[in-house]
Amino acid sequence: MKTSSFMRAAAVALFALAIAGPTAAFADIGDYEFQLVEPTVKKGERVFAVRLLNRTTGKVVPDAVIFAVRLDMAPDDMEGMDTRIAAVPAGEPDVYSFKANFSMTGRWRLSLGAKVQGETGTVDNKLLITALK
Ligand SMILES: [Cu+2]
Repeated sequence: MKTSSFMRAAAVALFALAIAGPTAAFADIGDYEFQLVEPTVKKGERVFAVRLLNRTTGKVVPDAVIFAVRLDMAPDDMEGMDTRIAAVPAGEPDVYSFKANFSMTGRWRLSLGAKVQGETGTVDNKLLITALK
C-alpha cells in the first residue's frame, strides 16, 4: 500500500513536470546564439556583422551588451595571432557590426561575450570566419 501510493505520487509529480516543461516561459541564456551574417570575408581590413538570435522565439535581439570580443586564428593553429577589433555602427538593422584587419587568409575565431537584458548569465559564443584571398 505504502509503495503504491508513493508510486502514484511520483507519477503525478512526473506528469506535472511533463505538463510544465514545454509551456514554461522561462528563457535561458543558452537559448541565445550569435550568428554571422556572412561566413566569409576578403583578406584585409573589413567590416562584418553578427546577429543575436533567441532560438526559443526565433527573434533577433538587437539590444544586447557585447562586453568581450576577440578575433584570432586559433582554428588554423595560430591562437597567438589576434587582431584588433572595433565596434562600428551597424550597416543594417538588428545586427552588430565590427571592423577588423584580417591580415592573413584562413580561418579566424570570433569570440563574443554578451549580456542580454532580463536574462541571467552571459552569452559566450565562438564563431568561425574564413578570410579569403
Ligand atoms: Cu595567421
